[in-house]
Amino acid sequence: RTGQPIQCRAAVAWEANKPLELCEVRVDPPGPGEVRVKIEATALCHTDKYTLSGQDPEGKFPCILGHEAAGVVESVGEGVKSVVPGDHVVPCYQAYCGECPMCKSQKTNLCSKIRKYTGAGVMASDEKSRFSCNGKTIWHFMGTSTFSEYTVVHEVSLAKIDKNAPLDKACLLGCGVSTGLGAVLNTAKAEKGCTAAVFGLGTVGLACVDGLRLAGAKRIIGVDLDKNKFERAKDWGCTDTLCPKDFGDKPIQDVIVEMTNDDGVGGVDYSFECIGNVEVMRSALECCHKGWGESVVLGVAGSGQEISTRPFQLVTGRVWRGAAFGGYRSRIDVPKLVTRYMNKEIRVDEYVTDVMKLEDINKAFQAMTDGLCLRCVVLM
Ligand code: NAD
Ligand code: AHE
Ligand code: ZN
Ligand code: ZN
Repeated sequence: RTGQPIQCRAAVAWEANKPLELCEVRVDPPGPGEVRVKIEATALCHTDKYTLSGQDPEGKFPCILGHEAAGVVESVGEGVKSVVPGDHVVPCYQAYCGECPMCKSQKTNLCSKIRKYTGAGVMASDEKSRFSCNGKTIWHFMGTSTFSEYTVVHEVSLAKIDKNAPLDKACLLGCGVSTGLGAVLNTAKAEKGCTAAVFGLGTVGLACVDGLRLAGAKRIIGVDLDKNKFERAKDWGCTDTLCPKDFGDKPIQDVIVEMTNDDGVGGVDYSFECIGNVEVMRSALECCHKGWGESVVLGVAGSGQEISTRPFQLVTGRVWRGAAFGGYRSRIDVPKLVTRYMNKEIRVDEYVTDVMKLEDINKAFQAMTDGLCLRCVVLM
């Protein structure tokens, strides 16, 4: 490899369930097919918190978390053709190579080219990490590791975006906002006039609501345990809001089926689980219309947790689906989403409720679970 290592600041997760530590790390130059990126802004997603909590079977410590960011290419490794230094990029935890059997199938956005390496916290060319701290190896996370001033990612994980897009907003298209929009537009393929229920009104859920608004849904029922989320959900486009606590022991799926019973059968055309709670996943399936209702699981549940329902629910035509990164082919679709954002077709700015500096990243983790925080953007 040519190029020099860079010493820079990064927030290191040394162990599960411990605060991150701001450290001086060494970032090696990019290897073949790799790119070193100067991160300008990174948001926190609940999946970062989930992995830090120790519940992620792929969580490997010490590591540098972070996967919702935007930055500028600093240098490229051998053979890299799609980006040059100075390009503005969004690192994507879901790669797109266009050549592997998964990409070629055109049936999925899940690229298999480097997935086993990103899951193991290393780079594909030599199965090694590019990060270290005082000689100790620090593992990569989701192929992105954006809680660092510089990171190294695979070329196939980089979406090159419009240089006019503000990086402190475009970063959100690296995960949460794209995930919700895509679940509606790509996975459910919701159509004009449909009815829908969205469980969990955080960033992912609200992005589903925005997608449903774009699709022309006639009814969007937002469900959350926290009623403080309702005013904002209505602003995003929810026509109804429900708090399960208001219905005592009555299952929320029964409430939804009753309130959508205009045709004498009841149930929504589409539902989206945006929490990561396996009980709620069941409610989301069972509130779907008999014969055709489809439920999309977006939430990430902890290791060992499982979903269940009566098979009769599926026998009678309900469909259970799931989506990673909203079904978007990252490298191709993220630049298009950035354009849609610049054209004011989709909301992005509105999810940024907090802005902090890298040294305050532990406060950012706290903010994520407090009150009305949607996305906290950390500026390097
Ligand atoms: P968030 O915490 O901001 O939102 C979750 C919302 O659910 C909150 O408003 C909370 O009040 C509500 N809630 C919690 N328990 C509830 C319950 N039992 N019933 C009703 N409401 C409840 O999280 P987020 O950033 O929007 O992410 C949501 C989920 O999506 C997480 O599990 C995250 O890991 C996952 N995620 C998945 C993908 C993917 O590609 N599939 C991408 C991003 C995030
Ligand atoms: N590592 C976990 C799974 C975590 C997970 O499901 N990740 C989602 C993205 S969450 C983004 O905030 C995903 O896209 N998964 C598909 C993939 O290829 O990682 C585990 O259970 O092992
Ligand atoms: Zn995420
Ligand atoms: Zn591929």
